Amino acid sequence: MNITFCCTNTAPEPWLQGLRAALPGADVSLWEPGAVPADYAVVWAPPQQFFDEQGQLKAVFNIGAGVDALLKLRLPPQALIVRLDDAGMSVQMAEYVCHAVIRHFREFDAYEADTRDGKWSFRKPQERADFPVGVMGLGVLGQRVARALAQFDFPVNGWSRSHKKPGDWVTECSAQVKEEPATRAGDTEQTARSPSHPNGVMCFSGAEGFKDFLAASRVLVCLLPLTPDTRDIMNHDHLSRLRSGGYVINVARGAHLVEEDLLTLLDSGHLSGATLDVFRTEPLPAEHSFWKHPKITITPHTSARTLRSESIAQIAGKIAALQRGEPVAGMVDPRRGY
Ligand code: NDP
Ligand code: OXD
Repeated sequence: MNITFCCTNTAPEPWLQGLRAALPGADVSLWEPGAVPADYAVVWAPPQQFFDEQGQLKAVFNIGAGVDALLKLRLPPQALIVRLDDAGMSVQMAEYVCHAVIRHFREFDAYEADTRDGKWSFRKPQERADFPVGVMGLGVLGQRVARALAQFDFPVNGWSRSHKKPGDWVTECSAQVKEEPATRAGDTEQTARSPSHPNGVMCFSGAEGFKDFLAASRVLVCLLPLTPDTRDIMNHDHLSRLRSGGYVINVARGAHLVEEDLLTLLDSGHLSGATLDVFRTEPLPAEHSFWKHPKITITPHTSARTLRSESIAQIAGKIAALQRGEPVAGMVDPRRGY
């Protein structure tokens, strides 16, 4: 079995060594133009030439969760596309989002400014009930984030394409999460406008549930894949529907957010701030107004990093499963875009 490696964002040698150790029977090599045809590919943002030459691939493993860049290329039609399925990313994402929500809710930026000025000052505690958090995207990462926020007793809303009921969750709730009464709307009738509450999260779905989801949320977290349906989803109309004093956390892709609309709503005061990890252009250009904006916190696409050993173990396990003819999790549907 031949495995070819073509990742433009990382040093190849540790990956090649790791894959060889995990799959001792395989011939693992770094792709170069004219390389021998392989059975499996491990990729991140390869050039089109890679797929033009490797037309026989059985499966392509993306070393990230998002496949928006990969799906822009012409891939061999028979090749399965497999994204990273957590592999240590969901806990990082939960840390990042909980940190951003709590920092905003507890006004730690204002405390930090006061202490820098030598001021011992108190602020009136805010009501948690006034900070409902809406998580857009209830997949591998969004579910973990929503559950983590619920553990801190924030009211949590979730929004996804398909409707979520308790049995649909990747991991069921832990004992500490409050059980919802069975009589609340949506527990018996599963419609997009009648939210259900698996794991203490109020779940909305589809276009019909979107406006109710936004109106019920004050902090908005984006964990959607980037597809034609979700591009520019955080625009003036949708962000205006958040409760007053809304706060935006984008950890998915830069093109989900219309940057000028965010700035307009920050200026008007409808939104109180934003934490942004992803941008339309990365690295964020030096002259971009986000850098110095007092209400925007920036991180350099680092909310959930690809962890090499977890990812290699997952990919090796899936290659072995495919070789045995077994199905694997994390398959991408190119028509759906994720
Ligand atoms: P998943 O594919 O597991 O989940 C995607 C979720 O989005 C699903 O709940 C899906 O709904 C929902 N969704 C998709 N399209 C729509 C739509 N049109 N309307 C409503 N809901 C929709 O992805 P992950 O959770 O693993 O990752 C999410 C994204 O996070 C990635 O695509 C990537 O872009 C980004 N990411 C960012 C990282 C960073 O460091 N900043 C790191 C890793 C990922 P349904 O459940 O019905 O299918
Ligand atoms: C990913 C990412 O999609 O790092 O995994 O953004």
